[in-house]
Amino acid sequence: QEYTCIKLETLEWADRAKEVIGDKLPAGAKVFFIPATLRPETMYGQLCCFVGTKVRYGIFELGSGKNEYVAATPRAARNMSYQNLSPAWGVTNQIVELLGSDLIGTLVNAPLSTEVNGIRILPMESLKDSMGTAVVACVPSDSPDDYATILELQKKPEYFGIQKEWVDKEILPIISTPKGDLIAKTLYEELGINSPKDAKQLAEAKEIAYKLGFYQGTMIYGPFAGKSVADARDLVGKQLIDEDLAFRYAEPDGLVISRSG
Ligand code: ZZB
Repeated sequence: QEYTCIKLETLEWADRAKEVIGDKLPAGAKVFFIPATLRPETMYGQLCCFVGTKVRYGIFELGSGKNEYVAATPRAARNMSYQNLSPAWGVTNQIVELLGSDLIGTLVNAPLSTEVNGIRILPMESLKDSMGTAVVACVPSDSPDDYATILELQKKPEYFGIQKEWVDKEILPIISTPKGDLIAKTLYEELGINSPKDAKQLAEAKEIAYKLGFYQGTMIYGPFAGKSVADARDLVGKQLIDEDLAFRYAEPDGLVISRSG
């Protein structure tokens, strides 16, 4: 599986994260949350960024030589170290360990997002710690899972320990499909989904959304408006990488590549 990791630069840490990090990062260090995505063309619609509250993350040095660090799972960092993304081949440099719950509320800058003042790190209960970087770019216009989680967070912000205004945002249409311009919402309603726990229907909705988007979707937002999703995917991905706002990250499917893994 080849993903594009988007570099969401941290603007302001949540209090708990600040305490844990203390003075462990070098002066001037930039720390990025790096959601792994298969759909860079949807990044205009990022409304927030998800982590799992019980997932263990680390802050790891990137191999760019530019005082750059990433927040990701140790597993992802190890995979990255075999892809010339760490200071040395097969070596990771972990600065600190954090629990996902420590990160909730952190403010990050999301490249291309319409939310130009930054987006928040928020909890996703259905997030898998064994996939990608265990950080997910939330695009509720086009991802049924993200839409379901946003609705849940909007319903009970106090329960999740977040501020209401972090999720009370308008969902902007990014892609036009034969089933409308907000495919995630349409499928959520059509398939009678009620919560992020409806895993079976959500998997079906994801499948349909992928197919409709890729084969019949047209961009309606951004510089590639009018282009097919298939064309825009490569163009947006390339633009993000050329501007050093993203990098490619591959993951061996179901294969353990480290002895300790
Ligand atoms: C943005 C986005 C926008 C995504 C969209 C999907 C969609 P797949 O197909 O099963 O391989 N993802 C990445 N990591 C995780 C994780 N650890 N736990 C849960 N979800 C994760 O899934 C790949 C997609 O799942 C990725 O692409 C990411 O969300 C999410 F409009 O990034 B995507 C119809 C889907 N639409």
